Amino acid sequence: METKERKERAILVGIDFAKSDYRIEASMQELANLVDAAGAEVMAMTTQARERRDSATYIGSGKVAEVAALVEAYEADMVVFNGELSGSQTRNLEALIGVKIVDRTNLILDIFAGRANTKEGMLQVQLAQLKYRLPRLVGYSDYLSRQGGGIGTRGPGEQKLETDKRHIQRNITHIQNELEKVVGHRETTRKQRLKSSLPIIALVGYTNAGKSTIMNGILTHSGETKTVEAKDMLFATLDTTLRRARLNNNQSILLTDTVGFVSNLPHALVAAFKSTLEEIRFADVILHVVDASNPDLDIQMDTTEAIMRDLEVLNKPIITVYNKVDLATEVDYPVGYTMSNRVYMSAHNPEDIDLLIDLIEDALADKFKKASVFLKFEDLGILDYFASTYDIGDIEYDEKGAHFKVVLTQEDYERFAEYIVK
Ligand SMILES: Nc1nc2c(ncn2[C@@H]2O[C@H](COP(=O)(O)OP(=O)(O)OP(=O)(O)O)[C@@H](O)[C@H]2O)c(=O)[nH]1
Ligand SMILES: [Mg+2]
Repeated sequence: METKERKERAILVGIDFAKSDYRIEASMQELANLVDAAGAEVMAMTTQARERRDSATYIGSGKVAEVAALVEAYEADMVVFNGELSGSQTRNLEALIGVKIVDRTNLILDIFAGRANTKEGMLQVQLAQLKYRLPRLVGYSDYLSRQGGGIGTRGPGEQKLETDKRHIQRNITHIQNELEKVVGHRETTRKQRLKSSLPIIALVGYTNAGKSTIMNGILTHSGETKTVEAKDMLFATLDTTLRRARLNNNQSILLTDTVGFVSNLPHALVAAFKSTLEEIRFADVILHVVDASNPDLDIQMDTTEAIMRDLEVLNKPIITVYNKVDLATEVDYPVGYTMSNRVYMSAHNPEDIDLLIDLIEDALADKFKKASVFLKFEDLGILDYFASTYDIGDIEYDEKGAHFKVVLTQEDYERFAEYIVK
């Protein structure tokens, strides 16, 4: 057996900006959870109140010395900053502190790189990493070019940098081409799925809110034994998964679980994952899952809503799922309480899952209608359409034709009105 390796040790540093909407404690705790998710150990955290970042070293010089002392005291391997650093800030800090410098974006990209397990996911993360690295490639030449050109400005440093940049740019182009192929393939399967006309329910929300646990609750409720991974860990889910489930009225649906959000999700990453997140655009109903026990619930909801606004999906029916009420300390609403667009529940409670399923049914009721269909023998050609588009129940034949029950879209309900018995 492998011996257990010593975890990398990290010191966490943050700036408490005067005009921040996020409590610094919460933001640092989230950073600690991210470090944990990346597999390193948090040794100490320190923050500094500042108006703005220092252009050379992000934090002030006194704080840099303090961090260097912490690194020594804890024998730390790296310092993690709760923000984005420029290339030169990273280089300066590295020189002053003497260990690896990681910023919040590097950290998130690193977690994603370690978790991605589909080809598309891996390509997306690589693309985001390269795009983040490109403008931060500063070398010796940076120093030289500041001298105003002249002798030495075309020295080996610069050439190396240029080659590195070109190399990265080529890699970016290559990955983009690869991604286009994968996405093209997904577009086709998505079209096939849309043709099947089953309603799509998307689970969306902040990381660790309980999306996958709810997905599993619904799957189990409809008799499925195969579940998805749900873990007490940031970014447990990275790939969009799509599974079929049944509602209480026997209607089939497609459930899609998506990657969780976090505040200050790196831009390159949001852009890279846009095609995956676009699955949400095809949803008929969105379940916005929030962790009701989190004191920063409002900020987490705002973060998710901002991304949903970006994806232009806020006009869809959204059910806000206040999950983890069993852990909430200030419950000012009855547990299990539902309104048409919200529910307070615990994903671990099957009765609550049942309530949620009822809400989904109601939300779909406007869009999908239950119908008993009767087709005369001469109209049986239409049966093919129903059978390939919907999940139809048992077909009963009598001397006149075929009877069956189906849940169909409002449009088809009108289109086939003459065949609908009730
Ligand atoms: N006490 C309690 N724990 C819950 C509840 N729902 C989920 N959890 C736990 O919260 C943790 C995170 O749940 P997940 O379902 O993995 O969360 P997620 O939203 O899919 O998270 P990501 O995939 O990381 O974005 C797990 O340990 C769950 O068991 C709940 O209602 N009550
Ligand atoms: Mg998940």
